[in-house]
Order: sequence, then structure tokens, then C-alpha cells
Amino acid sequence: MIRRVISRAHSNIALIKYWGKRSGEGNLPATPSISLGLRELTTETEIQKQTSGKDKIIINNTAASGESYKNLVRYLDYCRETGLISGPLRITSNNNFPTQAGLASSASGYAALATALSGFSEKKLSLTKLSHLARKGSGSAARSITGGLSAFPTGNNPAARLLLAPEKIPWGMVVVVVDSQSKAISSREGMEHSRLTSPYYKNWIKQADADYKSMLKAINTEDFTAIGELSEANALAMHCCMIASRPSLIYWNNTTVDIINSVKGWRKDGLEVYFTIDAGPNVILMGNKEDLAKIAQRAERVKGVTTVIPSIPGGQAEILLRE
Ligand code: 2P0
Repeated sequence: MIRRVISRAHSNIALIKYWGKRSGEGNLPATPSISLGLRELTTETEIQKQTSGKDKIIINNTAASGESYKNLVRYLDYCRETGLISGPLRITSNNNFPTQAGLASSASGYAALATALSGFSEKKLSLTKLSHLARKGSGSAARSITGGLSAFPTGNNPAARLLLAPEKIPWGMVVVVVDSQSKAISSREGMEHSRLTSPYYKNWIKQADADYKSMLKAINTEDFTAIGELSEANALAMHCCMIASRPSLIYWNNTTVDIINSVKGWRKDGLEVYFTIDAGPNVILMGNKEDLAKIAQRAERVKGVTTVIPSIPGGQAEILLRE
């Protein structure tokens, strides 16, 4: 019998964003997305059996409570109902980067959890099945199962698939943290608010489909300039949709805008760098691997920036220990 499993998953940042859900259970995205897994941003999750009582869940050294605990137990209940696991568990999960700050902590979190749960069972789940399972916790987690450059389509039961393995990707990202606090409005609430109230929501869905197709081509032809330009345009279209929601949903702060303008200036100076922004004020920069240190140095000098984390592409979620 398995007593203990430790897993690790990397966070991922979308180049083409998932923002909006179709109706139905299990986080069905309304937009197809494409992401890059980041080697330096990880969640490690340990699962042990509890002999009795309730599930015990500790996240970043604090016992989960309230909504967060309820959501996680609902997920575990789903795994018990479907026969993947049985009985109460003790789960300890740690992120090495800010949680719920627009850096996809739910992606690495649920990918690490799904991987650990499958390791705990005797069932050997394929990557596709694991991606389904992770998606049921959080849509973006489907992409942290496969890592590297991954595509996550729409559909009735979508899973992510690997487009390009990390070692074949010649560029990476610099995560620029301007605020590491948890955001007031979660992505889940924010995307539903956009769906219900943004006058641009329908256009966003249409544009996301077109951007997804263009991005697949750009990745296929290894055209980093097209990849960067499309990433910026897609992120701004998503933010345009959310900013126009009523009442407005603005995740940016002043430093976010300063970085956008700085990136445009650095590009004029000949440094090939692009930005993308998730549901938070932090900015993620994209650059060729040999430029990442220089990009990080420049970003560090922007007033209001607290931390920069350069990262090369990361791989798929994995089991680190099973005993
Ligand atoms: C993404 N985001 O594609 C986009 C960009 C945020 C902005 O996926 O409700 O936390 O758990 O499925 O996965 C955030 O959405 O939402 C997200 P749920 P999730 O990375």
C-alpha cells in the first residue's frame, strides 16, 4: 500500500489566454489557450493517508480554511466518488512563488495535486487523463500537467497536449512582481463577471480563436517575433474585455503600465522583449534565453518592481517520491 507521495508541477503562463467558461461541469474553457511552463515556479505537494477524521490540508504552512478548504475537499470527494482514492488524506502543498497573485498558482497547485493523487492510487493515468483530472480543479492546471509549450483546446472534455518540449524552446520568461498580495477577485469570479457583463466578451472569444490559430503557426515556424507580438496583443484583448466589464475589473496598477511602456522602449533600443499579463498586476516578460539576464536587470530598475524571477521553460508534472 502507498503511504506517501510527493509530486511537483510547474506554473505556466498563457501566451493565448483562457478567460471565460462554457456552461457545464469541470471548468470547460470558452477560449482555447497556449502556455509556457516555467521551470523556476513550482508547487510541491505531499499526500499521506489519515487513519480517521477529516481531510487535513496545509497550504504554504497554513491550514486551509473557508472557501479554499471547501473547494479542495469537493475536489477530493470527486476523486473518492470516481474511485481514484479512498479515505481521508493529509495534504501539504507549498509554492515557491506568490500565491493567487496572477502567477498561475492554481495551475501548478492543481496539477501537483492531481499528479500526487494519481500516484497515490494504483491506477496509472495517462497524461491526457491526468490533464482532465487537473482541469477539474482549475482550468489552467490542465496545461501544467504537460508543461513546455502546451495547447489546451475548447470542447466537451478538453485536455492539454504538448506542442514543444522545454529543451527545444530557445526563449524563456522573466516574471516581474510588482505586488505579491493575493488578488481581491479570483480569476474564476473575474471571468464569469466578464462573460456576464462585458460588452466585448463575444469579440474576445472570436479574437481568442483567431489568435490561437495564429500562435500554433508561429510556434510551428519557430517565429519568436510573431509569438511575442501575438502574446502581447492577446493579453491586451483579454484585459480590454475585463476592464470593460461593468463594474470594471482592473487588475493593473501604475507599475504594470510603466513596465508595458518600458518594454516598448527597450524594444526600440534593439532588445527583443515582449510582455504578457495574467489576472493580476504582475507582468511576465518574454525574451530569448541569452537575453533573460539583461531583461531581468532592466526590469529590476523600474520603480515599484519588488522581485524579478527569470525562468527557462519547465517540463511536465512529476512524482518525486512514492513509498
Ligand atoms: C490563463 N488565467 O490562461 C488565464 C489568463 C488567468 C488569466 O487561467 O476557474 O485559475 O480555476 O478554471 O485556471 C486563470 O484561470 O480558473 C487563468 P479556473 P484558472 O492562464
